[in-house]
Amino acid sequence: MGSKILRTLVLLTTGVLATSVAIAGTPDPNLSTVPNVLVSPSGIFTYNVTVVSSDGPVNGALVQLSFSTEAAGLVCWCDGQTQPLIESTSNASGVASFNISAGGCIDPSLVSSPPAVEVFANGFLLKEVGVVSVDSVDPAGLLPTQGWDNGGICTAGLADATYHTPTLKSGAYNFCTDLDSDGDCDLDDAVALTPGLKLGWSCTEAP
Ligand SMILES: [Ca+2]
Ligand SMILES: [Ca+2]
Repeated sequence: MGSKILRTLVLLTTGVLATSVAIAGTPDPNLSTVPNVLVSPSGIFTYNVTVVSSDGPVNGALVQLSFSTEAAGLVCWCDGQTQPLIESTSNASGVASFNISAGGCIDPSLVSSPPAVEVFANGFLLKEVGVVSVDSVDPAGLLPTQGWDNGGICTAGLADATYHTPTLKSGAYNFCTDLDSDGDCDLDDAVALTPGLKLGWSCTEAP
């Protein structure tokens, strides 16, 4: 009887150890930072996902941006840009960086079949997010979710400037203008938007 209890205890302890080993290094959605996916027709914007576990930043994590069929169909992908699954590996600080060449703003609450984009780290779902870009609308001012037609060119043009300016002026919140995903539309977003709008970043859309 005594040895049976001992054996049970040993098994239990082993189980607990195995569990804590599995948890160590596991990406924690609550500790990780996952902004909305930031894209630009020039591919200049850098989008960062920071993967953190209970032990701290996770080095070498495979970070995957998985666009739904609907979201991938709405984005204006530049010719040559890999999609709908985009991958990067985190560095020693837990940061996985992406330079995605594309246009289009996708508010995940406006797609027909959410989620729009799922972000995974080592296979663990970190967050469901949307997409923001300096190129948010088509020349007629329509968003992707409003049935935009960019005419085969992803571009940060006059219509985009017209679209973003009122929000930046008033400071009212607009999902598509909040490029840094911090919940407001302020000078930081204006600074991020200005070069692309000024230089008219553009690319040819993938066939
Ligand atoms: Ca545009
Ligand atoms: Ca902001």
